[in-house]
Amino acid sequence: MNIFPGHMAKAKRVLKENLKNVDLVIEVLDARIPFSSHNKELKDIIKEKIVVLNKKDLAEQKYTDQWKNVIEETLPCVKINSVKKSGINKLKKQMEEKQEQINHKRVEKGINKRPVRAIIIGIPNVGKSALINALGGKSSAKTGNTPGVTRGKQWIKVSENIELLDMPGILYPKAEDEDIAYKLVLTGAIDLKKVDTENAAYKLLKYLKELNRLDAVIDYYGIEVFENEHPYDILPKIGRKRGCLMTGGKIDRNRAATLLVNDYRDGELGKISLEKPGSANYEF
Ligand SMILES: Nc1nc2c(ncn2[C@@H]2O[C@H](COP(=O)(O)OP(=O)(O)OP(=O)(O)O)[C@@H](O)[C@H]2O)c(=O)[nH]1
Ligand SMILES: [Mg+2]
Repeated sequence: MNIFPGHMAKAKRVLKENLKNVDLVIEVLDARIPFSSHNKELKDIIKEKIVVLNKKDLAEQKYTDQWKNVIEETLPCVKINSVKKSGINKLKKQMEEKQEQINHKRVEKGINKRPVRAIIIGIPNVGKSALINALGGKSSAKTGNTPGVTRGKQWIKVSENIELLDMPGILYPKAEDEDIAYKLVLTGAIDLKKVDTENAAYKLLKYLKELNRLDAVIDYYGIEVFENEHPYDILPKIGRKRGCLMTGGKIDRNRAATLLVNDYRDGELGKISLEKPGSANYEF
């Protein structure tokens, strides 16, 4: 799926340029899809990294904890809700620890200590600006619920020891795998308009079924779903309940699909992760 034509190469070039000036990378992942929101391409150009599992309030805690354990086998990892600023102090502590390690190496090399320069990276809409605001207090990084809001570049002082770069470059995920692409659509990194809305809704229902979380849909919309009922047959039930009708009384599947996807995105269906760690050897 070619979702970001042209953007990807430029974003990577800008990021590579910015990385030359920083000591520490904070990669923000969506706690609902830690695997699919991670960018595997940059591993070789990133030196020091801390992983943030953001939007923890929208994810299932047990899975977020499992992902955190997996990630912590190789990297520091912090669970965060950037809007409520929860987990921020833990992240600051991790950054200070990194700062000490980095400065220790500098001193060994006979170079003066200095504040650590950090950069926040992540896919569109994952909460990079919200996190910068949470870290920087009354800073001016803009947030918004549409992908690609951040334009200008600025440095923000987090503490005496940490400076943070807000960068315009975003990590455009390679969404060549269909499931990754749909998960990015469902969690808001990719615009719903880029894909077939109904297919996105069917995918969501399929994932929920696989994760044994169809209960959330059943409860929220007050519908009945039979054992092994196909997503194609579940969607009209939501449409009927919510009055998504076309002239003549036929169910408007497209409207029902949009409703369902947006309700999931907004957390209306509850805390639902779309990925739990399996037996694979994950690299973050
Ligand atoms: N529930 C919840 N929402 C969050 C969290 N962090 C960010 N958001 C919301 O997610 C949306 C995107 O946040 P931004 O901070 O603008 O994301 P961004 O990564 O800077 O997006 P771009 O600059 O467009 O790439 C906004 O509506 C935020 O309020 C979080 O931890 N929990
Ligand atoms: Mg932003």
